[in-house]
Amino acid sequence: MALIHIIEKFQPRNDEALLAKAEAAAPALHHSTHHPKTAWLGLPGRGGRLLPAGTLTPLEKGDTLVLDLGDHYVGTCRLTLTTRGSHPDAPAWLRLRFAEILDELYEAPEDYHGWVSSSWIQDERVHVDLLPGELALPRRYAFRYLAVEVLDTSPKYKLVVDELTVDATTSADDDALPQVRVTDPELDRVYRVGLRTLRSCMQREFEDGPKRDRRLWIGDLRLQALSNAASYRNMDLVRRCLYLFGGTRFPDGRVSACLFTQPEPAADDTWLFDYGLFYPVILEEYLRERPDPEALADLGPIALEQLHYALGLVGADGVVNETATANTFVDWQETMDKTACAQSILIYALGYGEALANRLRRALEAGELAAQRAALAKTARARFWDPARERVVSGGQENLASLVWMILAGVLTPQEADRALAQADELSKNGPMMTPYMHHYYITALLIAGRREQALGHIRYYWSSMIRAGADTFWEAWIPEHPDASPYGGRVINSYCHAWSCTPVYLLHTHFPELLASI
Ligand code: RAM
Repeated sequence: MALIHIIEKFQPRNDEALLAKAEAAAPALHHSTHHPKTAWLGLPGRGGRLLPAGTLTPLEKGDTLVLDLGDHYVGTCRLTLTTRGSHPDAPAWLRLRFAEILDELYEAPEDYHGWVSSSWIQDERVHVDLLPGELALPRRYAFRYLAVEVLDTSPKYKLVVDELTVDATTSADDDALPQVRVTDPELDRVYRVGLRTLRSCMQREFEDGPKRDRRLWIGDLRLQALSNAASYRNMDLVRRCLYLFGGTRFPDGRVSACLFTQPEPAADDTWLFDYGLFYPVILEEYLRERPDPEALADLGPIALEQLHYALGLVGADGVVNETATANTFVDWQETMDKTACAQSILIYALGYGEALANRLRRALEAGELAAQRAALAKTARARFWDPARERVVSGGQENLASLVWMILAGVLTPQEADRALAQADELSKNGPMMTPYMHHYYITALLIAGRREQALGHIRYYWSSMIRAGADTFWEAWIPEHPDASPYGGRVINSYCHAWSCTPVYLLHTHFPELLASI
């Protein structure tokens, strides 16, 4: 399912006053300097040899040096290069591959032919004419490993990488973190990797992934904002992102599914039904964390507009139409019928819309939204719930995502949810969830159904399996039983530090406080 939306002559509608407020809330970036902790000649795990600390190995044509920073960082880098042998009589020609996990280095980027641009792969070929010298790279990278492959030098000299210096950035302030640990060591590791994921994605905006797409997506923002509220509490960053979405929109007032901030803020010509509906959700959740009358006045009406637009896509039968379902994301799982999900997410968002309308003192509108919500829930129950079998059926299909969203929308009672979730494993066989984003919502459905042990067990099972597979930060897509899965047609393009996977931070902190102890 390629997600490529192109609108000819698309001109976002910008509101300079809102964008100025977004800019005023922009965070300062914290900088830190890092150097490799270990170095390998050849690929680790593929015949490479760990070099004793402090060794400077002269490299010749065909050699690969792998530098390991020991953790995931986002930043720019500089290589200090010297030579051994005669005066260099030819440039050094290098291939530099930056990788978030080791597995990326085992893939051949040239074999990737998927639908997301290969230009995201962190793979450079550079000439260095002046040696000894410094090679400062213009791009920002997200990585732990750098593989320096010598494509050529000359028979007269060898190249030495004296140093790699990384200038890493984040807008997350480690001093703001609650001083807690999770008493279960395995879950504590999950919690810390979750924090690291969020931290690396916190730049001038909440990026979805610092390797790819490096931009603000609404679905990701929702989960980052929840985890941020439970950890770094950079509420200005949430405010900034909400103002950005409000400040650059579709000409008809819809918020885009994602936006660019460089060189100027600009809505992307992509709209998603479910992502648009998360705008009021994020705003309401932000206001629950921090009273902000100005943001309510500026953005509340925009948030309600999203709901009215979505309500316009409900057919005469009381079910969301084809435009809504065709533009609903939910998960990268390919074969899923999304009608019940789209309807449920609308119901879910209407609850937040009512709260916003009440905050805005629009009692009449709040009442209308409540009535619409009740009507849509009634139709959803009639259309998608099979009471005899206690199953959710969407488009003739039983899938776990539909059950999850029907539960989150409150269409099923917690008791019905509990009984229906007994079938979760079986439903997964119809198509496993592909993203930590969907797994997050699955866990919140388990919590609503009172299945706390199962919810905790699933956090442990799913997120720990990424750590066992080599994660320092959590990934965009992961099916433990199918480690090579990619929504894009090749694992090398996947993002291995992806915002929407950081939610164990929120889940453990908010739903399992009894597992936290002060440090
Ligand atoms: C991808 C990104 C992003 C997600 C969208 C739907 O391009 O990974 O995180 O929100 O898809």
